[in-house]
Amino acid sequence: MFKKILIANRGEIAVRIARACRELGISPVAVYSDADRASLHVRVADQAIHIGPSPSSESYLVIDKIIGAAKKSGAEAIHPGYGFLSENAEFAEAVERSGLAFIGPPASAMKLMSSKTNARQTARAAGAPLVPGTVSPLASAAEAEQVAGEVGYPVMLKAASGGGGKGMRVVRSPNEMASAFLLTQSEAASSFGDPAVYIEKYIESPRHIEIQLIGDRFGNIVYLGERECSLQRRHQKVLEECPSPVVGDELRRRMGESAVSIARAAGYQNAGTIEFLVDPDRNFYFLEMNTRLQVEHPVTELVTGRDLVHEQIRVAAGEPLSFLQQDISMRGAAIECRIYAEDSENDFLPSPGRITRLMPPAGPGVRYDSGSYLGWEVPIYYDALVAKLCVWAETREGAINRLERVLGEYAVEGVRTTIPFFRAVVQNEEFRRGEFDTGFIDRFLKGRANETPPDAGQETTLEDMAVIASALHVRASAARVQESRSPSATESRWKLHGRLAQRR
Ligand code: MV4
Repeated sequence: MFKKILIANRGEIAVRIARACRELGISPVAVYSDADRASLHVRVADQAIHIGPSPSSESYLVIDKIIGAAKKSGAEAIHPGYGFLSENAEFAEAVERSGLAFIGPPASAMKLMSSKTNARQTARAAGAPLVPGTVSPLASAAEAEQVAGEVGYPVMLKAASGGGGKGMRVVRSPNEMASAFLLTQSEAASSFGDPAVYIEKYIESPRHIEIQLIGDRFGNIVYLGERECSLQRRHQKVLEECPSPVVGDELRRRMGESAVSIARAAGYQNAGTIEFLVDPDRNFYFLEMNTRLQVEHPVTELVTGRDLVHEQIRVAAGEPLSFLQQDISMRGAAIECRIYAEDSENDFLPSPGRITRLMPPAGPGVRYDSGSYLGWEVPIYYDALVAKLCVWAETREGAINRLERVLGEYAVEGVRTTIPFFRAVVQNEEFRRGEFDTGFIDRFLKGRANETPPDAGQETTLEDMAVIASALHVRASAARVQESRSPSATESRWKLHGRLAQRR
């Protein structure tokens, strides 16, 4: 087993990984940028190494700095967390080349799954159900029209090197196809450096349900149930649950076995997730694979009683998984809320600043994963996830009631958060009945917007506006560095501009 692990990340996930290290008797090493000098992940580590200026393009994303820090600290392995370099195959290769262990999948499996068309070929070869469409890039708009004619409109054009909701477009009729094809192709080229585009039948009102799995070096691959991830805003998950309200034992087994055969076909090891779309008739279709530990992994841990980060570390060290498929059972229901330093009462504008009062969630059935503390300043430079609030109870209804109780006690001042948004979600009858799809949050927010005018909560001062503007600016430049273009960040800047003009 490793004696020392370098955690190539920050915030709540770095803290969570450090906790797993501690429990296994391993010494955690942190890295930090200028903005993170006083961050919690630095305080909980045994050692912390400064890796440069605040922008992640000059710190958390610089492969040589991360590997240099690991070497300097004497760590034997690197855990990448999620985001940053976690799905960068070049990084995984560089880590292994430098003689360190990468706590994640082999670079080859990562590379394979980063191409959505290769991922579809792999899933098809494994016998998993796919959304009808092509498994190779389209040669022309004419070919797109031909395939669309076969599978039936509406269809979706997707960037082969995209994923996670970027570079996709719905096409509802043949006369839209030529221009949609050219647009998607040129967006794919500028966003991902690859113009390749493929086509899928558009699944209406789907749920997004994913299967967690983990594999070791000995060919054991085990699935740990599903997560219901349909509640998303702008392709960002906001609330996840385990189990899904629509998945029973039989569907879980079929989805789980499909997921394992895809992972096997990809030569997969370590933790990974297979995303499926599930249509209103409960047909499921492979969508893509995430080759990392995911933000929402705690709900799986709460329901299966297994620690995914412990297992990730074990298998990366060459040990077998500590369980077999038949050892896995699920008990009760868990829900996670992603608490962002964003003003959910004001179009989710960023709200960086100092936390001046904090009453963290606690009590029976609560798990609170956070990178923040009282007196800490939420930096403008990174994702604004300040905490994950998870609850567990014997039933889904019990978990929702518990969540309602905890959201009532939880108090944060100094920054605005998404807590009020979740207080409203848990009151919603459709949510309580488990009747929703990926369009739920948009409809829910539209309904709320008609009830409450923006800024109904608190006054936005000129100083607030300056802070918001700088946070949006950093976010937009980070997006430009990382992926050349982020439609959502650009859109938010225009919205802010419009709102400021309105006030004037
Ligand atoms: C789809 C789809 C409907 N049909 N593909 C969005 C994220 C990316 N991973 C795939 N996405 C979708 N792909 C077909 N063929 C609908 C979505 C989609 C979606 C998926 C999961 C969660 C939220 C979503 C919101 C809008 C669209």
